[in-house]
Amino acid sequence: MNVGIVCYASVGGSGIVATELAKALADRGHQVRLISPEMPFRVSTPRVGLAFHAVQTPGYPLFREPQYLLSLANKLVQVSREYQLDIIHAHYAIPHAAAAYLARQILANTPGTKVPHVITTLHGTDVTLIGSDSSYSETAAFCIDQSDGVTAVSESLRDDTYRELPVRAKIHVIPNFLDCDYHRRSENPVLRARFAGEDPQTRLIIHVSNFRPVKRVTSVIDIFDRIRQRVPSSRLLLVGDGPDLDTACRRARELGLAEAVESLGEQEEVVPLLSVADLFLLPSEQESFGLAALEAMACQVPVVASRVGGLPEVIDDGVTGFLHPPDDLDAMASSAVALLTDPAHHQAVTEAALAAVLQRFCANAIVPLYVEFYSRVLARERNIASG
Ligand code: GMT
Repeated sequence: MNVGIVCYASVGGSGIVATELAKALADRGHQVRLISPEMPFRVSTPRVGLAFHAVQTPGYPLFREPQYLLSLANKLVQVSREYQLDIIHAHYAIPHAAAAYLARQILANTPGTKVPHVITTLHGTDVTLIGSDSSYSETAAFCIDQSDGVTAVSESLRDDTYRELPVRAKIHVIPNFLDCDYHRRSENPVLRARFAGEDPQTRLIIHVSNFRPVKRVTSVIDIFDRIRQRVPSSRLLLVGDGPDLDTACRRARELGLAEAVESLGEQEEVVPLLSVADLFLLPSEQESFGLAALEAMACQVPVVASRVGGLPEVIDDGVTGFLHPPDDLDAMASSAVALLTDPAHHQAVTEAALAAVLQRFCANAIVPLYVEFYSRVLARERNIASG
């Protein structure tokens, strides 16, 4: 199949999943074209079957904002015409589903041109935060509905979409996934010592996110404070950047934890860091899936997280990790302390977590679901609005 995959290039789960899908499809013999403002950060090496097309969005003094929706739609038309795309797969509805819809309408209006089918994958905040905002809800719902196929990364997100937007399209759930080779690296005492020092009693806790309010990073600090009261030598590594990083660091200083908390900013490679960590905290307010939790589980780092959104579909509470109400910081700290102070318990949870990732969330299990979905959509009539 000829597939155009549209995604955001910046650090973030939707861009990572789109990029991993593009790589996995190319490895399985499909011709894939990634379309984004910049090369997504996890496309490292050239790959047979995978090409990248940059969307340029020229400014003009009259425009207050860059006209990304129009330039993306324009690029989709050009790439589709040139490479005879069968499918445009838009990851993150806003504004990608709208650009794909517009491109398809333009191509349908050009006699003799192949018209691609449009698939939209909903990732979370494109529905729960932005899409459902009344400034975007009408266009978001329309463009999702006008797609020839719609997927969501969890059952929870599918249900949220029907609840929050007037969407009538059938939404198929295809969970996020990781490369089957995504795993904990072998012992790296130098890196471990860099963050945890030489004391074998030290426990290294990690949080990786985009530090947006929805991640509740001050709760990460508050949970860490509670953990430190019972595991005094523990340390916290903050990985990523975003609007709430400063607030989190300030909170750490207020609690006298500045020495025990280290912020590394954005990191292209998180596996080496996860591979020296003992526990992952994710007390998010909302999480449609929680790809960061899945990455930690694959690296045998147990996750203590909020029982929200799609996280219960990823973490089997008490078996592959621990879930608590987002405000119950005491319970999160207790689960964390139990894991950090009982090596047998820690090992049982990490082994169960790794087994779950390999069985349910690795590319070999999920990519065929996308391929099958593409085939089913291609076999159907295209959803071209009349008028
Ligand atoms: O967290 C965000 O706001 C960004 C967004 C993204 O593009 O990375 O994350 C969402 O999509 C991820 C990939 O499907 C999911 O793993 C995240 O849970 C989801 N974030 C939220 O629902 C808050």
